[in-house]
Amino acid sequence: MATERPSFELAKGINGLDKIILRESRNRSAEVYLYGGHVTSWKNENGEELLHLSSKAIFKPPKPIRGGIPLCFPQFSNFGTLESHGFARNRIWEVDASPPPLPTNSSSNAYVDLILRPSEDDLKAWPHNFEFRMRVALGSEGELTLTSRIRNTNSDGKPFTFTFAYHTYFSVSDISEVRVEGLETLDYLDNLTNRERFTEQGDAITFESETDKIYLSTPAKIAILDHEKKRTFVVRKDGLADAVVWNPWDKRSKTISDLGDEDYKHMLCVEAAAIERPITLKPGEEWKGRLELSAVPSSYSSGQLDPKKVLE
Ligand code: TA6
Repeated sequence: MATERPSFELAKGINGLDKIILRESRNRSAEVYLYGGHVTSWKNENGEELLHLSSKAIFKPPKPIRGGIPLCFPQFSNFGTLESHGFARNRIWEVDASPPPLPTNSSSNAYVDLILRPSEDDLKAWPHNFEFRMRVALGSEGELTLTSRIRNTNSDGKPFTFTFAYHTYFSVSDISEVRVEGLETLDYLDNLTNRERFTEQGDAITFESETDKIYLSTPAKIAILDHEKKRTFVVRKDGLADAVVWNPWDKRSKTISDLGDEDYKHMLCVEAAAIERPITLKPGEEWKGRLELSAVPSSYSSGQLDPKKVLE
């Protein structure tokens, strides 16, 4: 259990925006912008960046930051009437000085608690009072954990319903050399064909064209194997049934003004999400959604990556 006070630095980031820096022993670090409560950097002990930040990312409100880990709340994509992916990713969050206790099983004290409450304008677009607390923690093994707690603080007795995603952009050496394991044989909604429902084949997912799929009822653990880097990202999630897998590929990339034309080669979004079954909270109720990311050397056996070892 982390018993010490959190340890973080407050600094100025791009365009003077406030950011939090978390540091762990052995050179590991993470950065979170208060703009969007947005994790923009996660580095390992060699100082290598593990998240993809767009080469054309614009750090200027109200444009959300392209890359890192945007938060999609209270709406994923256009599943509703709000702006795409909701408003949490382009609001200014605050450091939460006295969050309710949140037990952790890490000995690290490199963490920060943030909070977002709706503004008057937000309440006009989405008439619900809430407290969205998020702890970003860098663990003693270099793992990055984001724990979101969303509470209905309506005083009018009304419940509210939302969808959610951690829209994580992983940095990969070459998208054509990457495979995702843990989603085989699952049903998904394909965003490229009007969210038609399909069933994934039995093989690991590989990439050779635009991909935009919402996998449903996914396991708590998903692996992203980067063959060239001999590195595997392990995504562990809790409270988040779905997983979105997105790569815009070449043509679509050119239509996204804040994404470099070549960026798609070095990024893959695997997003722990709650979409198919939206979350409903009555006043006083709280929902928790946890994401833990780790980067480990890929297991190798006779030249082949061994999926069993990776998912063990
Ligand atoms: O999560 C995948 C997705 O919803 C895609 O459909 C794609 O448009 C992407 O997110 C990026 O959305 P954004 O609003 O950040 O441009």
